[in-house]
Amino acid sequence: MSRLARHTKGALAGYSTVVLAARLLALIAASVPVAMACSFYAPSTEDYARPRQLEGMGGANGQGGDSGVGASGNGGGSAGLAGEGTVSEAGAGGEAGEAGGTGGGAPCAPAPERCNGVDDDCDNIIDEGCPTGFLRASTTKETSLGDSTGGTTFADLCANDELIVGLQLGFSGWLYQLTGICQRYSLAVNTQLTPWKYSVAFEATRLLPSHPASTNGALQQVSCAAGMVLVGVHVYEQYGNAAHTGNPYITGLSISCAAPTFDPSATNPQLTWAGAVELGPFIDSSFNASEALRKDQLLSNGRLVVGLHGSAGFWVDNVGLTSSSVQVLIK
Ligand SMILES: [Ca+2]
Ligand SMILES: [Ca+2]
Repeated sequence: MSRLARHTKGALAGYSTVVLAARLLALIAASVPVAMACSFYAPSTEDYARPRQLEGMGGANGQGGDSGVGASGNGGGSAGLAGEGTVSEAGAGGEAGEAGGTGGGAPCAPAPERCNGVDDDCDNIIDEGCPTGFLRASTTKETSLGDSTGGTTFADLCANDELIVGLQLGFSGWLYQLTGICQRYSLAVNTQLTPWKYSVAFEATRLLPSHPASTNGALQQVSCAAGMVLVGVHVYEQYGNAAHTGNPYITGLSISCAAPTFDPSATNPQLTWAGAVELGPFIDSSFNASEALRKDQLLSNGRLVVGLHGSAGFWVDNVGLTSSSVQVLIK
C-alpha cells in the first residue's frame, strides 16, 4: 500500500464528509514535503548503520505539518506517521547492516600460529614468531694471511645489509691489488606456499675500496655462484728462493663459498651454511705449485664475511677476512 493511501485509510475513520475533505487536503499538504524529502534521499550502506539520522528526518517532517492551518494538528500527526514510516524503512536497512557485520566478525577459532598472514591463534597479532628481516652482529677481524711486510693496513666493511660474495684481484707477477665485492641481501617470502617459505634474496653488488688504490695489474673478478657467499680465503705464498728467505709474495688465491640458509623455527635463528665449495686457485704466471705455500682461513659455520682487512703498499702484503654472524629477526 502506498504511503498516501495508507494515510488516507487511517484518516477516513470516524469523520464527517466535510471534516474528511479538510483532513484529506491537510494530508496531501503534509505528504508532499515528505515525499519530496524522501525522493532526495537514497540510503547508502553507511546510512544503514545510522538509523538515528533517519529518525531525525521524520521529526523534521512532522514539524512541517504543525506550521499548517486549520487541521494543522491532524496534519502534523499524519506527517509524524509518515516520518515513522520512513524510520521503519530505515530500520529494515539497519537490520541488513547488522547481518553483514555478523558475517565479517565471525568468532575467531584459535589454532597454532603459522606464517600465513593471518592471526591464527586469535591474539590480535598476525604471524608472531615469523621472520621479519636480518640483523648483522658485531664484526671480528680474522687472522690475515701473508707474510710480506712494508705495507699499510686497511679495513673495509660492507653495509649492514651486504655480504662479501667475491674478490677482485689485480695480478702482475703476484697480487698487486685486492678489492672486496659486496652484495645486498634481504629476506624473501614465498606467499604461494602455506605456511609461507622464507629464504635469502640477493640483489645489487658493489666494490669496496681497492688496496692499493691503483694498479697496473690485470683485473679479474672471482665471485661465488648465485646464492652463495664468501666463507673462506686461501692464499699461496712464494719466496724468491728455495731457502724461503726474504719477502714472500702472494702468487695465487682461492675462495670458499657456501649458500646461507636459516631455520625460522630455531631457538635463535641465524644464517648458517654447510658444505663450502672452493673456487681457484686464481694465479699469475709466476705461480709455481711446487714452491707455493698454501695458507687457509675458512670460517666456522654461522660466520660470514662482511669485510676485508690486511695491508698493502705497492702490492698486497696480506689478506684478512672480517666476519660476523647474521641474526634472523622474529616478530
Ligand atoms: Ca596471532
Ligand atoms: Ca599466522
